[in-house]
Amino acid sequence: MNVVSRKGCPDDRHRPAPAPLHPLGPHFGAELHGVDLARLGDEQIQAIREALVTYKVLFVRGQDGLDDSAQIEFGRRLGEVTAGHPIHDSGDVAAEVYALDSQDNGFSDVWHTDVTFVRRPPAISVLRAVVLPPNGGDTNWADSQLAYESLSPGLRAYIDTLTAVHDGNRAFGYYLAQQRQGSGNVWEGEVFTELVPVEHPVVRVHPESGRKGLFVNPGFTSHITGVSEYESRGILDILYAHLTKPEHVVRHRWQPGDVALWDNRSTAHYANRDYGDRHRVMHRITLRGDTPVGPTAHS
Ligand SMILES: O=C(O)CCC(=O)C(=O)O
Ligand SMILES: [Fe+2]
Repeated sequence: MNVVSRKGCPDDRHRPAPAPLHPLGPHFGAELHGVDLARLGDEQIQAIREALVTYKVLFVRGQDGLDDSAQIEFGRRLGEVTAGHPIHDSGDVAAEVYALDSQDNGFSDVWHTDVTFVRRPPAISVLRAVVLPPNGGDTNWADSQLAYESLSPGLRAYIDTLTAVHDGNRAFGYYLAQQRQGSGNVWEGEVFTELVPVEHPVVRVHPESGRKGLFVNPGFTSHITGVSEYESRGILDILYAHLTKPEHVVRHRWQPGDVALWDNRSTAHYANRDYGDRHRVMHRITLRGDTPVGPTAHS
């Protein structure tokens, strides 16, 4: 894929096309080189959308010039920017930004996919490093499609039929009750004053690629429906252990100016909490997604 547009200079024609997309492995994750996210042409925006579906997580270094408003503006070019979070108070940052500040208990050291506890979880997240510890605080992403495809056929056929409950109270119930005292944000036109659990298929069919992926995560999935609690625990444990196998995971060591973008329809992620009391601040925006559809859905 060619993200950087080529100049139409005739002397240029024997040179290989610029290849700013550098895959990190055979399947999953790529670095995008030579782009300024604040100055992208329409073709480059389209190429980034496509790359997100193919590579699922993209890393762009050297974006030191990007501030909150440029991050939001970039998000608007890619899709429809949501509120920063359904219930988290945006504090002194823009309402579209979800700030994770280690000095304000902003940690993500549980595998999760963003905001799966609502009916229409965000399709894409764009995360920018604002303050980094001298080392540590790496983030890991798991490829939920590769994980699904590498399960045995019998297990795949079984989990294709399952649905699971996602409950935001697991991570944010306390915050909603104590900090927000029941006053949430407007998310997709709905005021989130409480976190009502939702059901999603355990296997999600990607709306653009048609590929199937695991769509359960330890952060928000409470249980599988229609089976005993014991069975639910066992099934989820197998799926989580499989999802987070090293060959399904890429790990990013952050540098100042880094931005990561990922497809929440095909990944889960986890931020290492290994930097003690050193300061780490990340700013995230999310793009609106659709209602997850499973393999057995009838139109
Ligand atoms: O802090 C990180 O690296 C990841 C935080 C996170 O889970 C998110 O931005 O969705
Ligand atoms: Fe997250």
